[in-house]
Amino acid sequence: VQIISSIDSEATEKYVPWFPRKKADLDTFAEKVLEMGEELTSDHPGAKDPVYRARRAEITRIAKTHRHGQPIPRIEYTKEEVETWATVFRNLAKLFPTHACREHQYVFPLLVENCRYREDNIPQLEDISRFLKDCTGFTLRPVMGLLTSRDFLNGLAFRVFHSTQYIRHHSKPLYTPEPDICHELLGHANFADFSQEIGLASLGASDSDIEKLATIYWFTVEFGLCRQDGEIRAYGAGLLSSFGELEYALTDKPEKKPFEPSKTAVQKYIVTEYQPLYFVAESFKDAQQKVRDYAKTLTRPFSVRYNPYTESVEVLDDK
Ligand code: TIH
Ligand code: FE2
Repeated sequence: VQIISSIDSEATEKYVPWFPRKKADLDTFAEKVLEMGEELTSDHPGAKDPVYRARRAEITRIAKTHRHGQPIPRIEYTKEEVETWATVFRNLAKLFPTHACREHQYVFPLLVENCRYREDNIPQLEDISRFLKDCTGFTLRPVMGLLTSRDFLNGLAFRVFHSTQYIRHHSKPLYTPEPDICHELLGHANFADFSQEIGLASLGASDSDIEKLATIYWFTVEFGLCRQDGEIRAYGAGLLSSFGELEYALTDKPEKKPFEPSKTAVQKYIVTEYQPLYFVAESFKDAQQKVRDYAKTLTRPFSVRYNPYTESVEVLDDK
């Protein structure tokens, strides 16, 4: 997710933005993707490769036409795409034992067993979505590219994770400035409950609260570090999918500060390079609890409750 600058006047504070009430409402996001930002375009290794661009357009057409309740079409990845995946997979598998938190190390073998995670096979979103639905209630939804922070976070409220289906450019497997299938599948393997809590807090939230929640999401779900047995380990998906940044993050080159949601929420960050600063939680669990407590401090004129039976949110008027 990327931060979208927002105008925050008193008027927008009083007005409650539209938000989805049921899972099928997420269909309205399908075509609302952000253009690759200018920064991203100039930095992106695939930006000037017409073959790569055409392939991306072909894959994103699936996301454009996908609707709630439909199976996610399978993609037959090319030999070159599978080779890129293999490079990322192989290098990350080497780093996980020493660099990834234990929660990630627990989930990874389950995906290997149940979802055909292999060096020579790019898993299919449909298989992972079904597996996750069974064990966590999360489902995946294909997405064309970056959604606004609001739309992406709103999806999490319904335990829906918007996932790209295309792969990074083969020239730069160690790091890509935007999400791709390696990032979604290798990085976001631990779909924690707390991402739904960030999502629920985002429904109808003011623009400034969306920005804070997106920043918290960035520094936890995407780039979080935590302590474990006296060492620092990565739990953030942006780290767990980039073998370049994963290695860098645990050296003493970047700055590290303790994770404190109210401070973290207003920290500026860049999206196209290795992060110069990470926030370290006492543990993965501790990060979760702190995010939960922080979400409760954001005020809205109403509260929401998720009903898992109907996959919809109930709005409770507090006034
Ligand atoms: N930089 C990550 C990678 O190379 O896998 C992808 C991204 C994470 C967060 C934003 S883009
Ligand atoms: Fe991500």
